[in-house]
Amino acid sequence: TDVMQNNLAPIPELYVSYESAQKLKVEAGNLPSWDLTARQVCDLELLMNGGFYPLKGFMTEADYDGVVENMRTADGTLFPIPVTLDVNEKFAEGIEPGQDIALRDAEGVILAILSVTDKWVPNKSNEAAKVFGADDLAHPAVNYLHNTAGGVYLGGPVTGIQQPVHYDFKGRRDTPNELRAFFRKMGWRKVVAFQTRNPLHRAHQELTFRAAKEAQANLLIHPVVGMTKPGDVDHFTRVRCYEAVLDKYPAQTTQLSLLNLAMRMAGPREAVWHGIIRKNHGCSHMIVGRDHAGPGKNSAGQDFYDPYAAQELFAKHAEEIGIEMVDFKHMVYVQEKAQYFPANEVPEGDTVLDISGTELRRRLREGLDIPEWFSFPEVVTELRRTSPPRSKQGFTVFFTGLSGSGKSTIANALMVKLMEMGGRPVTLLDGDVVRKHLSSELGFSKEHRDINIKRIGYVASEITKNGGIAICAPIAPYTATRRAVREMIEAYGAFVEVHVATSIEECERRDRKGLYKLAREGKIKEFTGISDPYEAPTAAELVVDTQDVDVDHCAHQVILKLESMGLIRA
Ligand code: PPS
Repeated sequence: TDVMQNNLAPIPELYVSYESAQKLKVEAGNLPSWDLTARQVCDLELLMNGGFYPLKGFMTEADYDGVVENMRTADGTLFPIPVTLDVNEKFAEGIEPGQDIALRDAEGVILAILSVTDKWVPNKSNEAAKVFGADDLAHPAVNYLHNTAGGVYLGGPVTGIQQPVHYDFKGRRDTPNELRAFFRKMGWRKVVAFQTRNPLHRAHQELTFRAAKEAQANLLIHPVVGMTKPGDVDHFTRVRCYEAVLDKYPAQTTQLSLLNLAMRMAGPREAVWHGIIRKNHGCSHMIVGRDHAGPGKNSAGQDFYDPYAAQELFAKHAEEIGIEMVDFKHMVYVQEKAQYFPANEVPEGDTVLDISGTELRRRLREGLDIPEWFSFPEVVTELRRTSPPRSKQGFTVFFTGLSGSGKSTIANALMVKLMEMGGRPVTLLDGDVVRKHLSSELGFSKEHRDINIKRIGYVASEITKNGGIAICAPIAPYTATRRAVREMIEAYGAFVEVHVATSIEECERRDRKGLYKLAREGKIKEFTGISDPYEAPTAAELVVDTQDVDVDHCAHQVILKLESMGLIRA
C-alpha cells in the first residue's frame, strides 16, 4: 500500500536562505522581541524544521478554536494539539496584529520572526477540558496552562532564521529532512518509530525488535529530549542509556535519533500528534502502547484516560496521517524459559517476573539488586550514576518554629553529629547567620520573610543537588513558602521538615534573647507569635518538643528519622 511505501522526498521547512537570514537578523534588531520559554523553543524548532508540518507558524485564533474543538485547523487539517505562543498581558499590550516580533532564545539569540495576525485571550478552562480531557491541575499540561503559560496568545506565520543551538548530543539530533535523507541513503523504505521518555530496559528492547520484525521494517528509536513528564529521568542519563542499548540490536537495522519535542502528556490526542510528527520524520509505522503519553492519576486518584483510548484514536486517524500503528505487545519475562514473551503467549504454568517502575525506583534509591533479566548492566550502571542510593544523595533538614524554640541549638547539635559520621559536607543555614550573610537588607514583613526563606531554599537546593547536607533553621512562619522550598529541594533529594513545636508560652518564659519582652512592650514590631502569625506545619516529617527534653535527645530523634528514611546509615 501507499502507506507502507514511504515517500522520503524533502518536506517544507520555514527557514529562509542563509543570506536572507543574515539580513533579517539585522533588521529584527529593531523589532519588539519576545524571549521564548523553554517549551516555546521546543515548539518553534519543530515548526521551523517541518516536524509540525503542515503548520506554518503559531496557530491563529481560528486554527486554535478548530484544534481545541475537533482536532482540525480552520482549513480542515488534522492537528490534535494547540501550538500557540503564549505571552504575558504586559507584553501583549504593546503588540497589535500586523506587527512583526523577533523570537529569541534564553540567551537572546534571534531564532525567528513571527508576523502577528492574531491576538486573543484564550479560554484556558475550555482548552484544558477539550484537549486534555479535564480542567484538573493534577494534569501536568493543565497545570502548565493555568500556572505557567501567559494569559494572551499570539498567532501568525513564522519566518525561520536559525535553529535553536544544542550543545549536547549534537550528532544524535536530526531534523525531519535529515532523517528522510538518511533513510533514503540507507534504502529504508519502511521504518517503525518508537516514541519514548523512559530508559530502555530489556522488555522495550524485545518489543521494539519484535515490532520491527512484524512490520518488516527498520527501527527508529526516537526518544523525546525536549520536555517530558515532571519527575522523569533526565534526558542526559536516558541518552547514555539508549546508546548503551543500541548495539543490542542487529547491526545496520536500527537508528537512534533525539526529538526535541515538548510533550503535553495528552494521551490519545498526543498519540495522534506523535504520529504526525513521525510521519514528518520519514517513518511509515509507529508503536503505540498501553496508556501512550499518559499523565498519571487525576486529582481523584483515577487515570485521566482509558489505557486503550490512544490506540483507538490513533487507529481512527492512521490512514489520514499516512502512518501505520503497531500496537504494543506487553512483554513479560518467563523464568522457566529465561526469555521474554508477549503477556498473552506465556506458556501455561510458567512463572512471569516483572519489576514495576515504582519498584525499580525503590531499588535504585536503596541501592538494591536489579537483575540482568530486567535490564542491561550498562543501563543499570548509568541509572545508578544518576540516582545513587539515598544514603549517598544530598538532602535538606529544615527546622521551623518560633523564635527561641530551640531550632538553632538542635540544628547545631545535629550538624556536629552528622560531621562526626562523615561522608558528606554539612552546611548550617541558621536564621541569624542567613540574616547576616544572605539577607542583611531584609526586615520581617511577610514579603521580606518570604524572600528570606526562598533564598535559604535556593542555597539548600544547590547544596542538596551537589550531594551535601543542608540544615536550615529559620522561623519560616508561612505554609505556602515552606511548600515552595520543599518543591525546590525535592527535585534533587529529600526534604525533611522538622517542626520544633515549643509552645509560645514556653518560648516567652525562656526569652533567651529578651526579644519577647521587647515585643510585648511594642518595641519590636511584627514579632512572630506575638504580633505576627506562625502557621504551624501539619505534615512535617518530624515534630520535636523541647519542653523537659534535652537538646541532645532532640537531635538524636532527628538522626533516627534520617536513618529510617534511608538518608544515613547507622
Ligand atoms: S523568618 O520569618 O523565617 O524570615 O525569620 P528568621 O530569618 O528565622 O529570623 C528570625 C530571627 O530574627 C530575630 N527577630 C525576629 N523574629 C521574629 N519576628 C521579628 N519581628 C523579629 N525581629 C528580629 C529573632 O532573633 C529570630 O531568631 P531566632 O533564632 O528564631 O530566635
